[in-house]
Amino acid sequence: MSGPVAIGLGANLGDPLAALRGAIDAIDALPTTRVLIASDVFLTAPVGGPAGQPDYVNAVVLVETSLAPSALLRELQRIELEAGRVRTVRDGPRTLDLDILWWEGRVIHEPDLQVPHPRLMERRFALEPLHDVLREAAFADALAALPDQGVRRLGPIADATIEAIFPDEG
Ligand code: A4P
Ligand code: MG
Repeated sequence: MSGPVAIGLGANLGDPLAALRGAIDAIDALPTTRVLIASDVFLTAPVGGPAGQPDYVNAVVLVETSLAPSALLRELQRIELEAGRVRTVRDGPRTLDLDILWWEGRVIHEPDLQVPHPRLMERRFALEPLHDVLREAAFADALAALPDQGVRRLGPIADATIEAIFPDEG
């Protein structure tokens, strides 16, 4: 059994909160895998991608698993597809994005898998929820050095509502 493994969740199309909740249940249902804790959810300004895409909802879960990294990646990609994700442009809007951010501090360099996630330390939308669930000094140091990136804490995922995310449409 290995852990902790941190998975970043992001969505900015459809019902992002429902997508994140569904993904957490699907991850917890993977073989030999258990979700230990979920961060708060955050409403975050898009980084990169086409202009005018909606804000994202981001969170991080900490899991323990006996799956190998490549097997976990395959399962996460299947969960993305089942959530209706269509891959179009890089950094474009998506119904669900699941990234392996951290694997017990290990460094993994495989053709289709880089851990820690290569852009983790530049991104508040990933680091702020990650720091909620994993109090590594390296994450706190990176956060202290980053500018404001339009990341707003919404609170526990169980209590978050769509009205808090899109107040004009409530
Ligand atoms: N891949 C390599 N390493 C990993 C890893 N650690 N975890 C490969 C997951 N996948 C990894 O990803 C492309 C390829 O990355 C995969 O085939 C996998 O083999 P993708 O999910 O198909 O495409 P993508 O997500 O569009 O690209 P990428 O590079 O994953 O983008 P990022 O870095 O994930 O950024 N702004 C806000 N506010 N919130 C967000 O969540 N997300 C992105 C996506 C951009 N801007 C954002 C957000
Ligand atoms: Mg991705």
